[in-house]
Formats: sequence, structure tokens, C-alpha cells
Amino acid sequence: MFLGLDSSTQSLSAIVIDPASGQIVREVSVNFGAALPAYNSPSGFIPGGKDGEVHADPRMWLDALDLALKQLADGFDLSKIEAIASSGQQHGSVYLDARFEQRLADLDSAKSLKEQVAPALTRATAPIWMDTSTGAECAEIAAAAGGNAEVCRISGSIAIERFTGPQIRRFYKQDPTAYERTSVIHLVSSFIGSVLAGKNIEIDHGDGAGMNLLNLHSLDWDDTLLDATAPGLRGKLPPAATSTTIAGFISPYFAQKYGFSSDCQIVLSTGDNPSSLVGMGATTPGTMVISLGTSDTFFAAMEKSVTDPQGFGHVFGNPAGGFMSLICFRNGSLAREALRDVLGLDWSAFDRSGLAATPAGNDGNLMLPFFGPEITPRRDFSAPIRKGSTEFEAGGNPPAQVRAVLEGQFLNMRLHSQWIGEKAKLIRLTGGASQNDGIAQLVANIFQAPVERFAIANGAGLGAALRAAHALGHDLTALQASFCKPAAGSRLEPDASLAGTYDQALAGYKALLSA
Ligand code: XUL
Repeated sequence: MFLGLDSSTQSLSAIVIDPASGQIVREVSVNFGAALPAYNSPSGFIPGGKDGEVHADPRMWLDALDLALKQLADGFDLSKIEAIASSGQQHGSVYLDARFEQRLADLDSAKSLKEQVAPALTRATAPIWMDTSTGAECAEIAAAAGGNAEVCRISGSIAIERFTGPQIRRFYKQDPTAYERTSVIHLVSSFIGSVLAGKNIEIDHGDGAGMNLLNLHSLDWDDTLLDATAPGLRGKLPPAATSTTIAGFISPYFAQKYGFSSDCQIVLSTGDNPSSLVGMGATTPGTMVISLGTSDTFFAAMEKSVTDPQGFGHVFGNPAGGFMSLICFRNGSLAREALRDVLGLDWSAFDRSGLAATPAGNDGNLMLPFFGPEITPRRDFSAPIRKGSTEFEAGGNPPAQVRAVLEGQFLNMRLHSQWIGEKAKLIRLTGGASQNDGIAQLVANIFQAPVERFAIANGAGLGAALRAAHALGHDLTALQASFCKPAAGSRLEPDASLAGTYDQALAGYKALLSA
């Protein structure tokens, strides 16, 4: 059996799979806010950060790891686990001193991870992906490295506020002494993996590409970007390595405390999006994944590494080899919920009196569906922009507003994913709103591709478990065929007669965006 862990923004979850039976045999999840209230982080981060800072307490992740494994071991024999892989929220970073590795080697199973590992932290808190505090550092890095086009050519993304390089630079500028004292910088994923392995493990190409530091051509840290970020940085980063690398055996701490076999192997960790690519069965080009969450994300395996000329999208390593695209849309359910609240509707009314009551193309009523700042496209919207009938532009006609926000979101996604250069053959839709049939059909029609939905909510955790099995010799395609199945009856075909309507709507959307 194989264990996948996912340390996400709000929780740490664990999934055990049995490749022989094709079953998920056990799942547990520790919600940070609910299970660890002492950290005062109801949504997994410390509220009230200034100047766009969003940090989390790494000690909370350590406590959650102990707690999740304790729950997992309750009534379940963990000696059956052959290998473990982890997934983590991307970009977040953990800063540790020279004693970190020795501390891991000396872990005493009678004590907690937190009390033994936390003294190695040189930065008390970890900046996470929601952080937007590094605008100045992004500009400095881009200037020093020869411009954003060059940063994007090397690393797959322009300098991005939440990416790790700019976050490291901010730390170096704010507290050079603590930066100096830092001996190793881990991503959330490689931090968890290192604790499990009892030593520093490498950073994989999937998560490593979210740092603005990895050269996607050489797959090594890039000296130009390192120098542009902070002094002596190469010496503080674990090496970059392929995602299928086996890091070593599990630390005796976990064997003694939770009953893992000392032969259990630790596979390199990766980021939650690369891990979801695996868990959604989308590691071969042609299948696109759209995840509808607080922010919406769009990702897909890539035939070859191309970058977004507009600088909105990202290129990460595909854990199964090659590359993947990732595009993040900030106004996801943020926008859907804002509209729902303005109109005083419930979700079912979105379908019933919204989509069902209006025609595809919305009689020409179009919306740029941004209720606040957006990152794709990067612009400071304060309210949605509407174009259409007088009544619609004034905010009237609720059904047309509902259709406009949804059509606007998926037209925006279609427009800003064109740089990938591939047409979707299949879309796998996940996340809360994906269960809504009206929304799923709309996605099929706008992209003119079939849509499938998954019963599994935690694609990243499943992806981690599949990666662990794959690294130990199981065939990934066969694993995905048995574990990554769409929910029965969830497949929707596109209505081909609407192709022209949505080509026209896309042209209209593009014109409105550049108006
Ligand atoms: C991707 C991103 C988020 C995080 C958290 O670039 O910032 O999707 O990985 O899930």
C-alpha cells in the first residue's frame, strides 16, 4: 500500500491506496483551524498580515503531521505502507538553521515533532502563496536578471509576488542576520518530506518551478536568478531533482511512533498542482484540468515547454516527466459568491433561474467577471465591467447577470489558456462548483470539449499516493486507469451547434478587455 499526504492551505490530509484492489483504503484529514486552534489560524494562515503579507506557522504543520499519522494509525497497520509521497501548497517556504538535519536525525519518538524541530526555524513564520507583499522585490529581481521576459524564459514565469524567490529576497532585505543564519530553505512540500525522511531531501522540478529560481532548460537552479534574489542562495537550497526520486527510508521516529516499517521509502514531494495533475489522471497532454475553488485554476500537461507571452501563466515540471501549464484566476468562487450575494440567490437558483432561463451567448450581454483585483489578466478591477442591454449594464436582469459572470469566467479562461497551443480533448472539472450540472455543461460548450467530473475531492492527496506507487515501479497509466475514474454519469458532451456562438462571444470578450 502507498500513502499520499497533502499539506494544503487549510488542512493536512492522508490517503492510503491499494494498487492490487484499485481501492482507496483509508483517508484522514486534519483541519488546521478546527484541530489546532492554538495557532489562531482559522483558515490555515495568520490573519491580519500587513502590506499583503500572508504567513503561516510551520509548527502548526508539524503538529498536524503528528496528528494525522496518529489518526491514520488508529485501527490501521501502517507497516503495510511501502512508500510515502507528499504534496504541499505551492510557493510557501520554510527557513532552517544548520542544526536542522541533525535534529531530524536525532528525533525522539517520545517527544513531539514540533518541540524537536521548531528550534531550527530561523524565520518564525512561513510566507505562503496568498502573500502579495513582494512587488518591490519582483521588480528588483526582474531588473537584475535582464527583465521579466528573461525571467520568464529561464524559469517559466515572470517574477511573481507569491513565488519563493521574491519571498526569499524580502526576508534577506528585512532580516539579513536571520537570512545569514539560514542554512536551508525548503518548500512546504520538501519540508514535510524532509521531516519524514529524517534528512534534507531535494526539491522536485514540479514544485521547484514555482520559485522563480529553477532554470527549466537545465533543470538546475539558475545563477542569474540566484544572484538577482539574494547572496549565497545556492548554498541554502537543496538540489533540484526529478519527482520520482526515492529520497531514502522513513525516519525511525515514525516507525517507532506510528508503526511504519523501517523499509518504508520516502519519495520526493511535489506541489499540490503538479500532484493534482497526477491525481486527476491528466499527466498526458490533451486532458485539461479546471479546478473551481476560491481561486480557479487551469492546468494541463504540455507537449513542450512554451511560456505565456503575456506573463500571466506558469510552467511547472510535470511529475510524470516533461512540463505542465498552470494558470490561476483570483476571482473564482470569490466572484460567483459575490454575485450570488448581490442578487440574494442560492446555488440552485444559479442553475434554475440563471442558466436555464437565458440562451447561450446571453443575448450579447457580456461581463468582465472581476469583483476585485485579478491576476489573469493582472489588473486592479474594483467591480465587474458590463456591456450589453441598458438594463443589464445597470445591474438588472438577474438571470443574465448569472450567465454573464459564468460565461465571462470561462471565456476568460479559454482566452488566457490559448498560449499553451493545444485544444482540450477532454476537461476534468473538480472543486465545489463542478458539481453544478449547468456550470459543467457551460464549460463543455465554451471549450467545445467533453467534461468529466470526479468523485475524489482531494486530487492532490491521491496524486501523492499514486506518485509513491509509481516511483516504486507501478505503471502510472495503469494506476491512473484504476484510481482516476470520473463519477458515474458525470460526463457531459459539448453542444457542437454552439461552437460559433462562443467563438463570437470570445471575440466580444477580448474586445471588451482591451477597450
Ligand atoms: C499556484 C498557487 C496555488 C497554491 C495553493 O500557483 O499559488 O494553487 O498551490 O493551492
